[in-house]
Amino acid sequence: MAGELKLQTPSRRLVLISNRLPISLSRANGKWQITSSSGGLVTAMGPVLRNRGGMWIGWPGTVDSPGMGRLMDAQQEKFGFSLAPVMLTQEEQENFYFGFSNKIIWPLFHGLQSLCDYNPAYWTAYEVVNLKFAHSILENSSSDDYIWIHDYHLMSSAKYLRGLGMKSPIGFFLHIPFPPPDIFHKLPWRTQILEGLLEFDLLGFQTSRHKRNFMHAVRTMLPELRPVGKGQISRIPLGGREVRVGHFPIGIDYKSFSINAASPEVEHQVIGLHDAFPGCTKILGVDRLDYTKGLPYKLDGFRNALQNYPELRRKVTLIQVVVPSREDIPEYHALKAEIERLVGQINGQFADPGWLPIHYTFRSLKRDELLAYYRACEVALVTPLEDGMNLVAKEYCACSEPDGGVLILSEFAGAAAQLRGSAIIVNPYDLEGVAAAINEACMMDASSRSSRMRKLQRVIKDQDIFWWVDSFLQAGISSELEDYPMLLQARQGQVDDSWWWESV
Ligand code: ADQ
Repeated sequence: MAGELKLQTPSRRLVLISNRLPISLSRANGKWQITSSSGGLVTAMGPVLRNRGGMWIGWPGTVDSPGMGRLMDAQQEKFGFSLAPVMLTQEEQENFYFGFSNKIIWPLFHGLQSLCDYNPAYWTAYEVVNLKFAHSILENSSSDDYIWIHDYHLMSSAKYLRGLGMKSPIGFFLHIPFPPPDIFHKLPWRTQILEGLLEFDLLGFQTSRHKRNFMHAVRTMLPELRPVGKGQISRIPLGGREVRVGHFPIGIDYKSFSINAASPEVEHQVIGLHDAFPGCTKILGVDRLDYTKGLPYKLDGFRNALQNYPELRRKVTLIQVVVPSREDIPEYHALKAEIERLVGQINGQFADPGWLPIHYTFRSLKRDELLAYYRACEVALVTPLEDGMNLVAKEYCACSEPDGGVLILSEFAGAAAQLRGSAIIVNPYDLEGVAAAINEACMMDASSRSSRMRKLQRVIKDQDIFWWVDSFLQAGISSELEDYPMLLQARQGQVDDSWWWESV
C-alpha cells in the first residue's frame, strides 16, 4: 500500500500543523512585535520545514488580527515556508489551550493525575478549536499535500477533517508520552479521544513504551479491533482502511549543534564560563519551567549529594537554567516559587565565601549562550519525572567536548530508550540514587567519560532529526529521503539554519 502511494505522489508538499506557529506575535504601543517561539517542536521542525519548503499552520500567539495576513506574507521569505494563522478567541485560548490541553491532557499523559481539572467546558472548547483547525487545513492544503499534525492539542482534528471530506493521508505525531491504560482510563473523554486518533492514517509515538501503551488502550477499550504486528510499525485494520502505529524517537540537528558549539564565538563564552567557576565541576540543568521536568526533586537530589559526599563541596556547582514557560497558569507560578525557595535554602545551607553551590538563572538564553553552557559543563543532570523525549539531553551530547561530558538521565525521559547504554540512568524520585549518580559522574575517569560520550554521540548523530522525518514520512507515504533534495542537502551541511535561533 505504501509503495503505491509513493508512485502516485513522489514528492508531496509538507503541511505541518501544530497549536503554535513557530513565531509569536504581540502588540506593544500599536506596533507588532515578532519573536520566535521556544520549545522542542519548534527546535526540531523549524530547520526541517525550512529545508523542505511547505506550510506551517497554527495559532500566532495573539487574538488581535488586523493586518495579520500581510504580516504572515512578510515573514514567508525569511522563513522559506509559508505561515497560515488560525485565529482563536481569548475564551478559546483559555478553555482549549490553558484548559483542556494544559490542565487535563498535559498532566494526565505525564502521569500527574492529581493536577487535572476535568472541567466539561474545556472539552467543548477543545472540539470547537479542533474543528477550526480542520477548516483551516482544508482551506490551505491541496489533495497532493502530506498533512502532518503535531501533538496533543489536535488529537480530534482528523475526525473533523474526515467529516469535511478530506481523503488524503494524515499523519500525527505525539511529542509527549502516551500513558498506560489505568491512567488513560481516568479521562472522561477517553473514547472520543481514542476514536479521534484512529481517524489518522499514521500515529507516531516517541518510544516503544508509549506506542505499547496506546496499543494497550486500543485492545482494552475496543476489543473488537484486531491489531497486527509487534515491530516498529503495527497496523490496525478498520473497515476498508488501516491505521499504522509506530514509534519514531525524535532527534536533533546533530551536525548544526556540534559545529556551532565549536565555533569561535561559543568558544569565547566557554572560556568565560571555565574562568567563572575555577576548580569546580560544572553540572548543568536546562529545563522549561514545568512540573514534569522534576526540578524540586533535582534540587533535593543535589542537596543530598552535598550532604552524602562532603568531598563534593566547593568542588561542584549546579548551573540551573530555567526557561520561562506557560507563565499564565497559576501552578507554574507556584512551581517557580518552590524552585527559588529550594535554591535559596540549599545555597544558604552550604555556601562558603567564594563558592555558591547553585547558580540559578530564570530566563531564555540566546543560542550561543545555551551552546556555551552545553559545551563548558562537565556533567548534565536531566531528570524529568516523565518526558516524551527530552531534547536537552541530546543537544548536550552533541555539543560536548570530544573528551566528553557525562550525561545523567532520568529513566522516564523517552531519550533513555536510546541512550541508556552510556548515560548514567536514574530514577528522579530516588534522591539517594540521584546523589550517587552525581558523585559517580564527578568522579568518572577521563577514559570512561570519553568512551561513553562517543557512544552517545554516535546514536544521536545516526538518529538525527532528518532520520526522524524520513522515518515518519516513509511510514506515512513511503517516500525515500532522495525525494526531498533539501533534506539531503541539510544532512550534508549545505543548508545554513543558523537563522532559526535568531529573533525574527
Ligand atoms: P518540550 O518539553 O518543550 O517539548 P524539550 O525536549 O525539553 O521540549 O526541549 C526543549 C527545547 O527548548 C530544546 O530544544 C532546547 O534547545 C530549547 N531551549 C532550551 N533553552 C532554551 C532557551 N533558553 N531559549 C530557547 N530555546 C531553548 C516536547 C516534549 C519533549 C520532546 C519535545 C520534542 O515535552 O519530551 O522532547 O517536545 O518532541
